[in-house]
Amino acid sequence: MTIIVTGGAGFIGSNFIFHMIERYPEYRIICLDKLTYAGNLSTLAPVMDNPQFRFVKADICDREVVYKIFGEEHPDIVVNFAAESHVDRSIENPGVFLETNIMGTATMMDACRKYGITRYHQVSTDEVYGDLPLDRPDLFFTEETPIHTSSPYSSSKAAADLLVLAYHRTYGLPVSISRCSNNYGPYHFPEKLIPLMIANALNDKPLPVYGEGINVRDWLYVEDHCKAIDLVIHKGRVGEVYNIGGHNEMRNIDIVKMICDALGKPYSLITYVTDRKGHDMRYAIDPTKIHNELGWLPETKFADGIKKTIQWYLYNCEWWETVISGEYQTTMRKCTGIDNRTIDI
Ligand code: NAD
Ligand code: TDX
Repeated sequence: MTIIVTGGAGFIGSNFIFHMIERYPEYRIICLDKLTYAGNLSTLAPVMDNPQFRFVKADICDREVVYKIFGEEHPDIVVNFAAESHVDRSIENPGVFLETNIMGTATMMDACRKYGITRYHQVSTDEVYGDLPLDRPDLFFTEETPIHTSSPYSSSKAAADLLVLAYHRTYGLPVSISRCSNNYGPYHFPEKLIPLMIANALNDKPLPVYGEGINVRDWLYVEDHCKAIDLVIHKGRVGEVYNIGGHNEMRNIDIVKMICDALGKPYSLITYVTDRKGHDMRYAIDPTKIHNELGWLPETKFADGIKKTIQWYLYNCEWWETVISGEYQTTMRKCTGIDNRTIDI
């Protein structure tokens, strides 16, 4: 079995590659990644010399290169993680989101049509459903919830999902889609809430909380997401959408306080800043379908997952300091001098 994993130098894609290489030593895994600011080759260092693994630096929008790789590797399965993934960046500069998230998806699927595959899997997000009101805790996103996007990011992901389903209906491409809630864990780029707050707290920098900090996200440990995708690509039904989430809703402010507590940092670091434009209030996934059909359940409790995550950032300062791009580096200082590498939650 040969699997092409796009975006494998990023957060979830790299965790997925580690999972697959360990679980299926007989598989060949090809990572195709453009190495944007969010992708980093050092992340893949643990598998770089593994004979099962090949890394190719390539843009999923580059048809010629993508076709060449398909011609060389003849993959059985393609899992498309590659995307511009940060909502705030999409608000500043939507163009690249449309290019990578929509046109890149179309290019990958055209290659699948041309060379033939057994499964094209699109890694999507719960953000395509828009948001839920805070005063209706009884409401959840199901696979039938209408698409109703808020940001250029979520709109680009929704457009890609529609294309994927259209390629299935029009060309019979064997596709599947998973829509996951917010992930957290190792190798998460420190522009997103949890790793940003950990990095800033370690550097005694302000912790910027948007608006009142009462927005709710449904957090899932990244390994649980990877296991769910593994199940969907092997056992999920073609043409189907699967929601992935762990019924773990938290307010942003509570997460930030939890991180302060774990690192022994004062709440006075918390700084309320101007709210994100069009800020989604609440995400909450109903994972009944993937549970009933594929037997998936999240295995990591939030209390354990956040502890492991904070510990990982403590032990891997070098990783997150290195991956932070120039524009961020100016706001960060070296986290040398941290010698207390245990945390207590
Ligand atoms: P990330 O930003 O950490 O990584 C994205 C990766 O894609 C990077 O390695 C980057 O170099 C690569 N990439 C970007 N543009 C590319 C291009 N044109 N060609 C090839 N590679 C390119 O993102 P992530 O958080 O790991 O998210 C992965 C996927 O999962 C995305 O599709 C995202 O929409 C989806 N998702 C993320 C979350 C989350 O909480 N992070 C939740 C649900 C779904
Ligand atoms: O500095 C911050 N302060 C803050 O209050 C940042 C970066 C975020 N926030 C808030 C905004 C959100 O309510 O925290 C919440 C989480 O923000 P992000 O980490 O940017 O994630 P979100 O916007 O929820 O989107 C994430 O989940 C779905 C991923 O980035 C997407 O790729 C995924 O599709």
